[in-house]
Amino acid sequence: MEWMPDDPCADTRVARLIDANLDRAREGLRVIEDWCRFGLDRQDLVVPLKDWRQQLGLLHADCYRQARSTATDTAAGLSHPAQQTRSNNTQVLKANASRVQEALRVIEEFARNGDSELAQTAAKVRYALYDHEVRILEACGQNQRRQRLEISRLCLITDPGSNDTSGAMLKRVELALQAGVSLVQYRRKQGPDALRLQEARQLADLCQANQALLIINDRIDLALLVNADGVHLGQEDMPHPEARQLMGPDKLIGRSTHQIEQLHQAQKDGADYLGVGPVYATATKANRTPAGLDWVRTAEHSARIPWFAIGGINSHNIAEVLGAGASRVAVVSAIMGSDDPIAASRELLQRLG
Ligand code: TZP
Ligand code: MG
Repeated sequence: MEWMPDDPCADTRVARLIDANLDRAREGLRVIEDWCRFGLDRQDLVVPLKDWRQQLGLLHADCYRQARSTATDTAAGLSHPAQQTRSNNTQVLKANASRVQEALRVIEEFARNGDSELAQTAAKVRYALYDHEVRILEACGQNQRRQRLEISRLCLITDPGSNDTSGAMLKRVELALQAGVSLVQYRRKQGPDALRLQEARQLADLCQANQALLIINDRIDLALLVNADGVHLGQEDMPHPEARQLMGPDKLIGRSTHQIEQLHQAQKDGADYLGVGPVYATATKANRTPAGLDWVRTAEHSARIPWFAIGGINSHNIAEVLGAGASRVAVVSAIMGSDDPIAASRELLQRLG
């Protein structure tokens, strides 16, 4: 067996290896740190990363740096095909977390005899990063959903017409998704839960295949069962803190609002988006007096989170809803009641531009 010196600097090969892996670990940490800072805007996730980077920097002794010689490193600059196929930021983060963990493990093994402080720090950071990575990936999941919500201008609510079959409902949704709808809310007030569960599952598959978000109206249990992206709640549904507790931090929670106090309350609670309506009288919600365009103007003035004008909106009146300040709308009948859901969806999407 080869002799390993007590002082890692006495063996240039070990010193070079430690030097390279300290660089690797700190570079990887910096990549992750910058995404937490600029991509996720999560200072709480940045702080430990910066601290670990600095701890490792302080232990990067001169003798390690002096042993550096990329000129004679035969593997320098080699890239792996996987580096070219990281198509999203989450993959970049995962790859860099693995890179840091591997580099720290190498440091741990080779510094153990001669630089125990470095070996212990490497081990501590490696373990802490495993937990931290989980938190970061959770934040990426939340962020992705919220970003996708942010860019969705049209929400299709699936409320079935009184004699629509599941098949007809799903077909209409599929056509709307093909036309570019990226947010669907499953709403069925009548019928057995077995049917709701079946329809919600089918919609979840359909939305996933078309990269659309799926929100379930009223039912947190159903939303969790089908792993939907969120739940939409009315004023008389589950209060926000309990809904959040059940849904977890990752999922979206929307709240219907009909007056300004409700809007303020929903924002204070931490809702992810609001429904603002009904703007016009609508058969889908026949029991509710329309709140009109004034309510849209008020929402425009006070809303700080994404909000969807809703209630009787169609291609004929959408211009005045947008004129009153809305930039997102939710519809049932304009698409579900149309003979041509593709054309209806396209027209609304185009107006929402
Ligand atoms: N909430 C307020 S109005 C409404 C809901 C669910 C119904 C919207 O349906 P439509 O057919 O687009 O008027
Ligand atoms: Mg409800």
